[in-house]
This record gives sequence, structure tokens and C-alpha cells, in this order.
Amino acid sequence: MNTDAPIPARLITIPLSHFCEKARWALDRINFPYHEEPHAPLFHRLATQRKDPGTVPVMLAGRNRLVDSTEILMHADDALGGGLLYPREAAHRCEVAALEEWFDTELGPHTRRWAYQHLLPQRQLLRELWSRDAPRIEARLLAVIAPLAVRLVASGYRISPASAQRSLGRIQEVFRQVDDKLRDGRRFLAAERFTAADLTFAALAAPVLLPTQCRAVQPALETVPPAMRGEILRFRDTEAGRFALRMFAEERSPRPSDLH
Ligand SMILES: N[C@@H](CCC(=O)N[C@@H](CS)C(=O)NCC(=O)O)C(=O)O
Repeated sequence: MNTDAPIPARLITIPLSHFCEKARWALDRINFPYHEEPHAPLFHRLATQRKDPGTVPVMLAGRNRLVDSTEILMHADDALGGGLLYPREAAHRCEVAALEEWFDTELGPHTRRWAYQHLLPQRQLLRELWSRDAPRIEARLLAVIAPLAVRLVASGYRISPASAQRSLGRIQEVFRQVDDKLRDGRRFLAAERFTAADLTFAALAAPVLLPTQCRAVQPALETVPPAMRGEILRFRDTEAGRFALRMFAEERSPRPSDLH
């Protein structure tokens, strides 16, 4: 037995979460050894610690406890020698980090709020999405606690028709600015090659695009309410939307089980 084999990190996730897809994609991309521990919402709190921020992804890697997706990407990149997700050159690295921060704070929370506004009333669909890939016991208990989870999600993310409408405007503005960046024909946002900036934009835009290659749990386009479907088709038909879909198609390697 090879006793030097690295112990895989533990990645605690909610399968529906696009921030978790950001971390998962990064780890898959650079072959960082990890094992995913998916949980239904609320149960993720039992898998994390009181002193954590309460969100996932959380990654436990050796003695390191990373409680934010950006920390996870930076740690994994560093651990494998650097230069994989973030350019080594300082100016480029700063640009990638700034774009990642912008998408984390401006895109991710608004795509989530917009998607939940459409999905919260679809109780059956929502429960199916929250249960998928979760431990069986949690999926069963969701039948009982789903109404509480819906209330907590609605209040925690301050979801209402008016706030979702404002979020839609904020997403459209990010897409417009990304459209502008891409206008000069560049293939990637901040460097000659794929970086954490491209990955973060695509992963956090996933709720408004539903890319086929996305490994977060997501609804099928045909199953979402017509107003949501119409908006998704409009986002897919923008430069930024096409860019994110291309990132998924070209830069998200297939899962091993899809290769057979
Ligand atoms: N800044 C955090 C945000 C992560 C985040 O918001 N995660 C959401 C899921 S998309 C979460 O865990 N929500 C559950 C909760 O707040 O209880 C990161 O980048 O990791």
C-alpha cells in the first residue's frame, strides 16, 4: 500500500449551489484530490461548524479549513504549485482576483435570488432539486422540513418579486459589462488562457443559463416556469451568455461516468 498517497480533501456542499459548482469545477480542473459530501439545505449546518460563516462550500484539507469558494480555489492552486487558476504574473493575477471578487459579490447572490424567486413556489420541483444527491435520510426529512427551509431561504436571501426584479437588472448589468469586455474578440476574460475569472463568471451565471455540462443540480429547462424559461433563453442569446456556455462546453471536463 502506498502510504504517501495524499488524503483527499473533504468538500462539503449543497448540490444545487452555484458557489459549490465554482469550487467543484476548480478542483476537478486542476485534479486536486477531494471527496464531495453533499447535503440538503439546513443539513449542511450540521456538517459545518458553528464558527464557520454557515455557507458552503467548505473544504477541509489537512489542517486547513477553507470556508469560502475563493479561499478554496486559492488554496488548491497554491497546493499544486500555483499558476493553474491564477496567473503568476502580478498584474494579471490582480485582474483575475478583481473579476472573481466582482462576480462573487455582484453576480452570484443575484442569480441565486432571481432563480429562487421563480422556484420557491414550485414546491414539488424544489424539493426534488434539494433532495437530489443528498443523503437518503436528509432527502426523507426534507419532506417534513421543506416548508421551514422555504421560509428561511426566502427571508435569508430577502426574496420578493420586487427584489428579484432588481436582481434581474443587476445580472443584466454584469452581462452587459462582460459583453463589452468580450467585444474585442478575446477568448478569455483576463488572460490568454482560462483562469478563475472565467470559471467564476460561468459557474455563478449558471442559474440563468442552465448549461448542460454544469455539475450543480439544476432543473431541466422544460420544467421551469415559462417566465423563467423565457429569461434564460434571452440570457443564452447574449455575448456573455454564449461565452459562459462555451466555458462549460470547452473547459469543464466530462465527469468520469459520462465517458463510458
Ligand atoms: N462567499 C461564499 C458564498 C457561498 C454561499 O453563499 N453559499 C450558499 C449556497 S449558494 C449557502 O451556503 N447558503 C446556505 C445558507 O446560507 O445557509 C463563497 O464564495 O463560498
